[in-house]
Amino acid sequence: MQIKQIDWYQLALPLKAPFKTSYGELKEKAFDLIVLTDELGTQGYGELVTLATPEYTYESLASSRLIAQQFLVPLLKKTTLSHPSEVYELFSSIKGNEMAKACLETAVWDLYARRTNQNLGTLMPEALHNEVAVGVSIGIIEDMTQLVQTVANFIAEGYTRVKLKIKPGYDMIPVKTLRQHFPDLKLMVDANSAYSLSDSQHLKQLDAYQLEMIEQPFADNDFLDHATLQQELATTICLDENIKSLKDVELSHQLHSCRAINLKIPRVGGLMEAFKILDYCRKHDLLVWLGGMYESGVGRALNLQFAAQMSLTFPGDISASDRYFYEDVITQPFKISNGKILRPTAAGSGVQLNHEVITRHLIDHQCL
Ligand code: OSB
Ligand code: MG
Repeated sequence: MQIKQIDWYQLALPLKAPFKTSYGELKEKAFDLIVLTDELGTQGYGELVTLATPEYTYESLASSRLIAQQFLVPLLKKTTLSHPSEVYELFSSIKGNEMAKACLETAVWDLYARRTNQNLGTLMPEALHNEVAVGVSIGIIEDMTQLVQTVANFIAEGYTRVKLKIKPGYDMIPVKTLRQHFPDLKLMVDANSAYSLSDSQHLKQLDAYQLEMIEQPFADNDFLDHATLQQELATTICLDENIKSLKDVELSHQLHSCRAINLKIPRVGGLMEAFKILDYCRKHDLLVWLGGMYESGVGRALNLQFAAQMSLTFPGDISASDRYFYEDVITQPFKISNGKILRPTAAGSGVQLNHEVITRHLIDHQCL
């Protein structure tokens, strides 16, 4: 398999509603779509999901694009691949920059699946569900009436698990309010690193609300303070930003920094490393579930294929396309029904590009 052409589309889709977190407010999702063409003319799709600003992890959309185009694309173009499992190793001379690597690595997986006329999910290590139970991530909504109404609407749409973003000054009151209104809801919170060890006694109050977990309370490079907090809390701590490789998962497990892992394929450099993490978590009884990056349909299809694997029992951050966007870049946007999204079973990730929508939101197109 040889990559002959790379079409690089820069896009931005407006969000239906602004999404507020502890680190900022998002009004549109800027991202890149990568279309690989091989020597047979088969195409494979990848999505560069990195946020515009380096506030979630150190990568930014522009830095990921630069690393990918300047260093990874040349490596990919000069190599003849026999299997997509070789790409992670091919990129290993380039340090870090996991999201840059993942957009190309996952595109090669998609391409390989399409050229061999197989569904991408069936190339994954585990048996698959055809319907995937999904959860929804909700930004900071200061007005409590509006917050309760928003959650009620998502529950009515079928979402079976709700994750609320929190930050200092916006934590106990919204959590208590939601728990009072929805006593049986699978509820969890995500702090995106907004707290520090001195907040431990404050965070311990969250134990009163039967939360599924508390995601990433402390800094993205901290394993020790998380371990101290996990020892003090009854609630499960889940790490997100910390986890960029299997090594990080091993470290978190051995130090008891958490009891759950939010796994994002782009944040760990692609599918190969994600498979290894899944295997490790299964063997060590570490709860693992699939996170999201406000993906367009291309990244969402990949996430859905991965999350369909049997050991991912906890609903991931994989909502329907219309949770964030008015229109999607694929011909059949994802819909939720009874809390589940149908896994596409066609070749590759199972989706086709909608070029009309892509053209409408196109910022730039390069042919590499
Ligand atoms: O912290 O999980 C996070 C989105 C972008 C970056 C980080 C995070 C998120 C989300 C949204 O929580 C998940 C989604 O619906 O895609
Ligand atoms: Mg998170």
